[in-house]
Amino acid sequence: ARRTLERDAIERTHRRLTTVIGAPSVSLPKEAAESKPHRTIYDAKHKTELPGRKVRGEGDKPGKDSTVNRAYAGLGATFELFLKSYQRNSIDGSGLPMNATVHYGEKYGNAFWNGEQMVFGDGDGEIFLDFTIPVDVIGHELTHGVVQYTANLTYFGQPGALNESFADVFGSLIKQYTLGQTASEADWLIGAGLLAPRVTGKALRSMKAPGTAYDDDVLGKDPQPADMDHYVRTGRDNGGVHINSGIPNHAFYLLAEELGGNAWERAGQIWYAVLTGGQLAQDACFADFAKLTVAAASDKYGEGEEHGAVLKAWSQVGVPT
Ligand code: ASN
Ligand code: ZN
Repeated sequence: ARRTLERDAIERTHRRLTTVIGAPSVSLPKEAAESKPHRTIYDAKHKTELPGRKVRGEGDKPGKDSTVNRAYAGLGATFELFLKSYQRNSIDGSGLPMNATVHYGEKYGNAFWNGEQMVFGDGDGEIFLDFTIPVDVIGHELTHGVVQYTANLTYFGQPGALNESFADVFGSLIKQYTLGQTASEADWLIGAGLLAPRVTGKALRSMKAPGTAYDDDVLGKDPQPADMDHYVRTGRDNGGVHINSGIPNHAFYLLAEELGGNAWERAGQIWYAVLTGGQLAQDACFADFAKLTVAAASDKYGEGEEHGAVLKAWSQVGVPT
């Protein structure tokens, strides 16, 4: 009987609160618990009009096109990592619907975030295969969306390379999270499985060993540096955004490997805190970012091993803190 009376009292209180302040705000954890992705996959049918024809909506069963199914699953995996590890509800933090177009263009050898949605080419089968194959590439493009809604780093020079590096870091974390890998088990490659069989290489980039992802007659050699001594000054590629990203990429790898365990946990938390903390300027250089990661590490974990590992990682790649 006592239980029943207590229950009644709780329910009366709940009803009163619900009437006064509205149901959703009564229970705080509910929003996060109920956050779900809202995915839509479109097929451009080898044209370049976006978004193309809708082929799979949220909750729809897998169809026959494995490209569509990989895109849908990759969006889901990305949504899940950001929600469960960082309490972020989608790309904008407020449940933004996630849209992706596959089979973009003819033999299109790239994937990109266009400011509103993801776009994936099929590759030509000679150099690149289908860009939905590597889940880290899907995560990479979506993370460009997250960066746009947070630090919004300018896509040129060092801030551009930081933008690229965030996309690689969280892209790789999505793959590691999906596979349940620790930092030492992970391959730290971006785009493994994307290069056609005739290409001599294993991926687009390597965070563990920047500059070693490929060395090929057609593609040339992977141009990424692993430290500031080998920083590349160039006007190409928006001032080397996909080149010098090797430096912050490698710093993250060194940090994660030093800490051990799952990289999306402490290492990822530190990087995510800086990305979303409001202190990282749009035109931040590597040193600005490095200093903020040091501060974030001590904020979150004190002056212990995390703080020390962050300092050591940046020192190893020659970025001052
Ligand atoms: N796949 C490339 C990227 O996300 C496209 C680009 O150059 N923006 O970085
Ligand atoms: Zn990118």
